[in-house]
Amino acid sequence: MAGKLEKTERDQKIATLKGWKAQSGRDAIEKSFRFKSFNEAFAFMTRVALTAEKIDHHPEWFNVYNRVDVTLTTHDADGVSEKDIKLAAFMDKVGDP
Ligand code: H2B
Repeated sequence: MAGKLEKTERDQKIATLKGWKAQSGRDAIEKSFRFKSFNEAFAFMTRVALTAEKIDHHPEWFNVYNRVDVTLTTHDADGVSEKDIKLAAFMDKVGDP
């Protein structure tokens, strides 16, 4: 199981991502993705879902039309782990123009 990152390490790793920040009031990271259309947003979610299932690590997310608000945390570790950083980097790769 991926262990929870301590704050300094977590913040260093967040800085290597694009536009992610620590969520207030919870040990989690968040980012809001915008797309040109619902179709593009849903295509992004589909790609992420397939990877999430493969790596057995699942996002919390909320979609309205072209927007996908994502929260990543590792429930088993009660905080942000390396798995969240890896999934966030994958989301940056497939979700940013
Ligand atoms: N996703 C996330 N985000 N955190 C977890 O701790 C987690 C998960 N645990 N997906 C996995 C599934 C676990 O429940 C299964 C049994 O491996």
